[in-house]
Amino acid sequence: MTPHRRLNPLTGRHVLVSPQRAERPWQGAAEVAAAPRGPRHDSNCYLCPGNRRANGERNPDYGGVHVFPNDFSALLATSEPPVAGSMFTATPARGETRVICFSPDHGATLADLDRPALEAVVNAWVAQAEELGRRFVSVQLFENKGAAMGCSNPHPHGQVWATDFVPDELAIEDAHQRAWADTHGAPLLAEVAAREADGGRLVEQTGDWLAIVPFWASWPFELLLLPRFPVQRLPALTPPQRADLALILGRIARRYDALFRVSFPYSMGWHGAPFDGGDAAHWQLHAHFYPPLLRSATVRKFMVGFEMLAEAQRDLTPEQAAQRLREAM
Ligand code: H2U
Ligand code: ZN
Repeated sequence: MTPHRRLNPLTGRHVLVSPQRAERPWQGAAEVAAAPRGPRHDSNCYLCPGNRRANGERNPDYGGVHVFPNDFSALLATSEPPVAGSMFTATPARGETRVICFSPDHGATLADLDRPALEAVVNAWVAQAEELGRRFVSVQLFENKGAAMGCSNPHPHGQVWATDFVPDELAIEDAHQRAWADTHGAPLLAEVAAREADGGRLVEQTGDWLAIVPFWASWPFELLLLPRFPVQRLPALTPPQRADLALILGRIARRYDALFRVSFPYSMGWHGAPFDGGDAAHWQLHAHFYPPLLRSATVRKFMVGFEMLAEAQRDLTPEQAAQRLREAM
């Protein structure tokens, strides 16, 4: 229970853990009443079926998952970087981005969706990775949920940004997994999954998947969703593995909501081997959940000060966080 640093072997970054500061009494009780569930349809929502989007286009009257091109795409098919020298370096960046509506129900979240609806979300992720992965080296799928994370709309949705370059986080994980496999002869995250399957950082498990608070978590209630079988990219998942993923996904979402009795904000997303045709035996597909909340529905963790200038820091240990999440239902 004394300060120490933990190494994130996926990124090579450290987190400073200061458990002695967490001895303040736990204030886990909800400080605000759970917000009532939103309406099933909101006439002002640009994601609801039949409504007009910001660019004037009308959404179809969709009944399940609906994917459309992002009207304000951060990436285009063309890129003409300013001429650059050795100090001010700019490189081309081309890509394609889409919005993925998880459900026609404006007031739902992943926690509210039934098994078939969650399987439809998983299948949409797989289909996007498969299609865009034929044309782009990186296909970043993510969900940014809740006003606390800067999400602009409560309608359940995620995004996909496909790029003709490997973004930094993915490149860093790629390099670290490669180095680990070279040294240890096995993929890093396969070893992590094997070790954590019955450990104190385990939060949820199904036959094919497990969710842990990683030993090196930097966000208080961060989760790492891992397969218990070797797989490098979403499209390689078998139908049973996809169905089982839908199961654990719903459980994670409901457990998160139960922790502070609030619709839990987070950024989550998938990391898989780049679609570069190269050897990817060092890779394990996985998803990260990065939620900002710390002590209640209203008390969030800010990554500021020492964290911005030095390195991530936490008081609550990952083991304590996992225990609270396990007790949260
Ligand atoms: P976030 O709320 O997670 O930022 O996602 C909303 C996305 O939806 C955002 O990327 C897009 C925004 O560009 N969008 C459209 O594509 N069409 C619209 O009519 C409004 C928002
Ligand atoms: Zn809506």
